[in-house]
Amino acid sequence: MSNLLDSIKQPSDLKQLSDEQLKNLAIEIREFLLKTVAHTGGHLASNLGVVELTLALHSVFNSPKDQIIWDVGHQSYIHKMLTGRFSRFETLRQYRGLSGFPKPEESEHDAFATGHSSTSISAALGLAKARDLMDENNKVVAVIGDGSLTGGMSFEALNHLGHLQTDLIIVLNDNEMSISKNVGALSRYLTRLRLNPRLRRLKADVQDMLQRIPRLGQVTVRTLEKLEDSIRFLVIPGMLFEELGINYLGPIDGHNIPDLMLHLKQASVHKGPILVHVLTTKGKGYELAEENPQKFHGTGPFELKNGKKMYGSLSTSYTEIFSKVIVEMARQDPKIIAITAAMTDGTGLVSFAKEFPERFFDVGIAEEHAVTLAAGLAKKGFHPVVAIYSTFLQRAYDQIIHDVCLQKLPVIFMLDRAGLVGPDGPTHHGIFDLSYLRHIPNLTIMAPKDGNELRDMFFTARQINGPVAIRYPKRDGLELTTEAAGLKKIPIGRSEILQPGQAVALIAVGSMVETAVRAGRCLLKQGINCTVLNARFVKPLDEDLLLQLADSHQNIITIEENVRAGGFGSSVLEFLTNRGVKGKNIKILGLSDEFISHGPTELLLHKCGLDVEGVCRAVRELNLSTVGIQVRR
Ligand SMILES: Cc1ncc(C[n+]2csc(CCOP(=O)(O)OP(=O)(O)O)c2C)c(N)n1
Repeated sequence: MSNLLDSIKQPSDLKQLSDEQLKNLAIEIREFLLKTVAHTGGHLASNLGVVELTLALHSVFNSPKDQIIWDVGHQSYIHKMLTGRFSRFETLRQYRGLSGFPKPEESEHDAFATGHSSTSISAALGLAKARDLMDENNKVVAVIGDGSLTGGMSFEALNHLGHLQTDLIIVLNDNEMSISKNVGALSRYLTRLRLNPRLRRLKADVQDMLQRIPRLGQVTVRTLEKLEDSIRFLVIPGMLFEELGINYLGPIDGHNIPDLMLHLKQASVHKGPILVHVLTTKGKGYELAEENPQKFHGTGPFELKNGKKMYGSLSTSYTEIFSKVIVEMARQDPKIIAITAAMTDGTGLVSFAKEFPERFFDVGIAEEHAVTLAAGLAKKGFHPVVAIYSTFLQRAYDQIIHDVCLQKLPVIFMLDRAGLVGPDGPTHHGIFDLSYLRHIPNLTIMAPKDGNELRDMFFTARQINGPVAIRYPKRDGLELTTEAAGLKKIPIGRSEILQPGQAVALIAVGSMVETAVRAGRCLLKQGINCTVLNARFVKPLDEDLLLQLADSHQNIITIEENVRAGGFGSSVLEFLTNRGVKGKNIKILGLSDEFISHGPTELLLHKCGLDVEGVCRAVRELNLSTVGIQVRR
């Protein structure tokens, strides 16, 4: 199919194309993008929205000398196609294929690695400042969405940029959407700029008029300048940015390539910081995505003709289970508040938001604020539930310590997507939380083995008068009984033995419990009788049971879907060592000290030795016969 697109081997090839050819190329790109993402899954709607913008950027600037930083980077697919990766594009998000995010190891055109939001202006400012210090002369462009602009780091960077007055171009890609509808006062301000064409005309008229008034002497000049300032303040759109010292250009139709190129060229010769406000439609060109951009923000494989998911899940995900239990409990408990950082749908809070709008807060992409907001609410007697993906909660580490745990406030952290998340890769794997949480005083940490236990843990967390974190994976919540089964309080710090044995104690946490049970069965068939323990609590540890197990077992293996460093296994080891337990074989199974690539979760778990085969291998490697255990072969 591809004619023009096939011929673009590097961005400079775009510079030979006419307006008409660029327009046709945009059509080709959309068709190809749709066909490919329907097959691979990925961030469809955001990319459909930036086809023309990406073409215009690469037509005007000279990448890789000029550096383009894509905020979040989920919208960098077209950039990848135009920067020498078209022929490999069908490997997108597959194991060993192209990453779904900018990745400098993949291409010199990926100026900065991204995946988490709101970093682009800071990174661009760093690159631009380094350029100036080194006396170089390239352009630096940060492309940021209106959703990502709600993140605190963006404001910190704008504040600094306005002060430094560095030459830097910010392209604000405003589609009025974060994953769902964008929220907040800034978003309302952008809508005012977007919607008021009269203001746009006035801006041109006022500037024109002021330029034409003859300037007669210093006094008149100063008076006129003051007048200009006040008129500008009253009528000129973009005043917020201008007041911060950042020139404002726009709003511009983000689907009109010649217009985009004209304004980007203007921005490229501007001295000092400039923000180009571009208006785009999320999902542009695919009716189903334009109508429902949220559904197609991040999607699995789907059928192009009707948008239906290729692979539906038969079971219920942990997210859905949480979604139900929080509503069920909030009906009885008016103190429960739910907070999300721009992930209402992803964290399962849509039903809660509908039923309890006054007790629900979407704070924008502002994880740090979400946590301290919860601390404030908890201080006044509410019981806030902060639902944030494990990887994004990394942002709020200090707030968890300083604002919540130090004051022992009853905030419940629901950490979805804990563990490996598959095709989104290293920026999104939630594999650090046990390590970044378990050393914080006052915090209780739990991980359920299945959906029923998630429900019970949430119920238990509500009764703990202090902070609690519950982590669960992006997977089905196995063995769920009906809601009518009721909710049970789990004794704090108590683990459960799922299978008694003698040869080896397999102590598993959360998502690894089911793997340990299956490995235990497998090993039993080989004559190795393992004790299988569901830890349930990462903190506090079940100290009594651990001491008993150490007493009765020569071999202990801990299993967790978290980095080994500082995780669950290391806490077991610390505990046993401190209690003077000696001469045991203790092995920690978890993720090693490296970033794990993207690919199917099952495959990644296998590669990391965190599947049944890996656990059985680890047991066999203990060389049991040499440590006094009889193994039937
Ligand atoms: C710190 C952080 N929190 C949450 C996310 C999840 N996330 C990915 S894209 C996105 C919305 C971004 O909206 P916007 O910048 O407007 O881009 P659009 O997709 O609308 O083009 C969110 C919340 C993230 N990547 N990083």
